[in-house]
Order: sequence, then structure tokens, then C-alpha cells
Amino acid sequence: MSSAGVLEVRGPFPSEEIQAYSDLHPKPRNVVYSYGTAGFRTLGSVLDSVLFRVGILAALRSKKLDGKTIGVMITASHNPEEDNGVKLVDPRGEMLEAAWEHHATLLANSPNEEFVSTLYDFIRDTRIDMSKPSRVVYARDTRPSGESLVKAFEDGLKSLGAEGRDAAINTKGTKEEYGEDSEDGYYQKMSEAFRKLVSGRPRIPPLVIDCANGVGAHAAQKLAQYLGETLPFVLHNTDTVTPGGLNHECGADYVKTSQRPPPSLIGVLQKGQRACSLDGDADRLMYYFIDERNYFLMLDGDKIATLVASFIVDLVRLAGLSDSVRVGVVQTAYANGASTKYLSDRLPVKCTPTGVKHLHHAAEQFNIGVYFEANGHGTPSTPAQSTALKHLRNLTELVNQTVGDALSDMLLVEVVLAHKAYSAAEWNSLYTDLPNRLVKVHVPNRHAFKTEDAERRLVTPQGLQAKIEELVNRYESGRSFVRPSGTEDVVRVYAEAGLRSQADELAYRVGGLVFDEAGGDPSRRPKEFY
Ligand code: NG1
Ligand code: ZN
Repeated sequence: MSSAGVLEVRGPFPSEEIQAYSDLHPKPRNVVYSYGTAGFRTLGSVLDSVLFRVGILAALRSKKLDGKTIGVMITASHNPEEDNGVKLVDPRGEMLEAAWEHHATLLANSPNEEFVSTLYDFIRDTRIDMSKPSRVVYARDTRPSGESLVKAFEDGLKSLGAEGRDAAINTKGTKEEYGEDSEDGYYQKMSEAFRKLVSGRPRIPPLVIDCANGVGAHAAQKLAQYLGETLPFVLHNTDTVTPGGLNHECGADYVKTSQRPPPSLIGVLQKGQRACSLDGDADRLMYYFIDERNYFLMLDGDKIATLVASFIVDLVRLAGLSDSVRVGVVQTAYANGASTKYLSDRLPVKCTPTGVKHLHHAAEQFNIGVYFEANGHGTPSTPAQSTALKHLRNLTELVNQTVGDALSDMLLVEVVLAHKAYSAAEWNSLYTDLPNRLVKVHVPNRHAFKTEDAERRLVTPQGLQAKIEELVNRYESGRSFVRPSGTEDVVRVYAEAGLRSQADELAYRVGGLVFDEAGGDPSRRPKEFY
């Protein structure tokens, strides 16, 4: 070892084992992988080598952090069943450090014959001590491809002799079952806090939950046992076995994107009854109801943020803490303009680029920061100081402050509704959403689109932003912005305006501008939908 740097890997490097296991999980030559906002995400059928290599990477990340536990989630969230994906979670529940996203991409793309030497160089350059222990806890959602991908991932762990623990619900009742204490403890803690928070309030009418035929079905069934009559559930779309069901015509993304209820709930929902949809991995939450006139009304992430923030503001005020505890809301450009206006009149609001890591970071600048993306992804982060207050203390027990958990968000909404004695309609009337439309545009190279000002303006392609603004100005209460997706190979166009027809028209027109500018395949030009 020279003082200039470490020339060799510290500790054992089992190159033969790694090579032997790696040969079982060859990388397809024609696929290029990239670790994006949501980790690696693509068709489940081309992810075998990625999962194997992520197993290795997770073990190395743990060694690098002195044996702290790393989390790995195998899921493609709200995406269709044939997709799958994997992301890493750092020890405190936060997203993988950005530099390691780059390492992950590098390792995933290394050709088979170079993999072991690329890995060696990486371990040496990153100064990972291979004699350190490593601990990895992992889980998957209910997708059919999940089972074999878990095996590939476990091979990655085994090749380094790393310790892994399967925290997935699918091991329940099998000989691999891991003690359920922690999962049970979690439901116990949440439901006890919930009971305390709603005690003395009127009986809560049943809540309809669309579980997206995903992993949330298992969790909701479990939680129902703990909550009993305190909060009765009516569970739908709980079939995690029939192929093709996951997120199909159900789930939070379906509801938000199509702006209608899952067909399976039509005829089930009674007027005024509260209903909500989870997504495939149960980290998004969308509330909705049918009003007296039989209209479908959505209570999305913005409405949730508004409800929760106003409740927290009330609690802080009642506790006489207004001067010392700063409550704020964090949104992205996708937040409905009406919500931004409503909130900005009442408390500080910050806008960040898309992605939980940006929102979370900004939320930490407040003492209590509430963030929900419009699509229902989010959580409030409450500080330790608030323990002076009983309700705030119970709130911290209830909410999951590091990673999205739609069920804990749902309980929080129910607490606030119970406290404010709000019906779904009263909650909805806090402000009226501006009609809006989100469109995907397929372009040859989405990376040509660069943004600034929390993604609200395009920097490149040059001149396009000016054209968008020229269009937007022709619409009353018009707003539109364009950004490349971090999770799909598309550019997203968002538009809102005072009238439904105008929002649709604006979205279509901006979509057309983007498409023409990017030189897309004419057969994929956005279609008129208004
Ligand atoms: P992209 O594909 O970068 O737009 C989508 C969501 C994000 C976030 C991530 C991660 C929209 C418009 N975008 O990101 O809000 O949830 O997925 O899942 O909903
Ligand atoms: Zn999700």
C-alpha cells in the first residue's frame, strides 16, 4: 500500500465464486441499464443480471458503511405487471447516495467477461474493506417475475458470502419464514397511535380500499385485524395471484391518470362514501368519492397535503408553539395551481424537482414539513421537538417519516377527517382543482430536454420554452411545463387551465410542439383527446 492510495482490495475478494455465480446470470449484450429516480426499472424479463449485480452492490454498500443494514426493494410500483425493478435504500431509510447510483449503472452495464475485474477495480477505488460484515434486508412485491429475480439477487449476496434477510410477506408460512415480530410491531404501533388519536371522536364509517391487486392487499388485511371497528375497511382488488391483475384498471396511478374510479368499484361506492386506491407497492395513495350529483371527485396528493398541513398548523397553534415551530409544505410543479394558491395564502410553500429525495430534503428545512406529490406519494416529517405535545407525539408514531407508506398516510388522513369532522365533500371543498392533463410524448432522445426553476422551464431544446409560453398565455389560468421522465423513456407534458376543454387543448398543443421539436416518429404523435 502506498500513501498515494490503496492499490489492492483490502480483505478477501472471492473472484472465483463471483465468476461462477456471474456465469449463471449473464448480462444480455444489447441492453443498456440505467439507475434512475426509481432505481433500475424495465421489463422483468431482462433484469436477471441486474438483480445479481445489485445483490453484490448492496452487500458492498453495507461493508462500506461498516456493516450497517442496507435495504433492497424489488418492485415496479404502479407500472404494469410485466415490468419490474429494483432500488436500494440507505441505512436510515433514505434513498441511495447519488454517487452510488452511478456505480450501480456502471456495474449493471459491465460486459460479462469484464464484470469481475470491473468489480475489483470498483472495490479498490471506493476503498471498501472486504473483511467488514455486510447486512442486507430485502423484499419484493407480488409480480410474477419477482420470485426468480429474488433468486438472482440472493446469488449476488451469496457470491460475497453476505448476510441477507428476506423481509417479504411471501415467505410467510414457509420454512424460510422470518420472525414476524417487526412487521407485527409496526402494525401494532400504528394502530395504537391511531386509536389514541381518534378516541372520543364519533364512530368512523367504513372506508373502501382498492389494493391494486398488489402487496398492499396483504398489509391492509393485516392492519384491519389490528384496527377492528375503530376503522372498518372494505377491501377490493386484493387478488395477488391471478396473472395480469396488478395495477390493471385499478390502483392509484390508474385513478389519477384516467381521472375515474376503478371499474370494479362502480356500483360499490355509495354517494359520499370515502374510498382510496393504493399502488402496486403501496406507497401511493389517492382518495376519492362520488358526490350527490353522481360526479366522481378526486382527493389527490395535493388535497392530502392541504388537509394534513392544516391539521398540523392547528395543533402547533393550540400548543402555543407557532413562534418556534415552522410548518411548511413542499410540492413539485405537478401540484395543482389551485392547491399552491390555497396553501401559499396560509403557510410557506416550496417547489422542488420531481422525486422524493428532493421533496424530502426540502421538507427537512422546516420543523414540520409536509410533502405529497400530486400522485399521492409522500409523508409529513415531524420533528423530535414536537414530543411536548400529545397529539404531535402520537402523530410521529403514526406517520412513516422516511419512506412512503400509503397505509400510514391513509390512517393520518382518517385522523384528520375525524378531528375536523369533515366528510369527503367538505374536505374536497377546501379548494377547487384547476382542470389539468398529463400527457406522455415519445421522443427519440428525452435527454435533449433540460430544465431549470424546479423543472418549470425548459432550457433546451433552445427556443421551445418561448413557444410554450406563447401558447400558455392564450389560456385563462393556463400553466404548462415539460420535463423528461426519470422513470420512463418519455417526455411528460403537464397543462392546466380554467376549463376542462382548455386544459386538454393546451396539453395537446404543447405535446405537439414538443413532438415536432424532437423529431418523433409520426405514428406516435400525440392524438387529440378533447
Ligand atoms: P417521472 O417518471 O420522473 O415523472 C414518476 C412520477 C414522480 C415520482 C416518480 C417515482 C409523475 C408525473 N411522476 O416520475 O412523481 O413518483 O415516478 O415513482 O407522477
Ligand atoms: Zn409505488
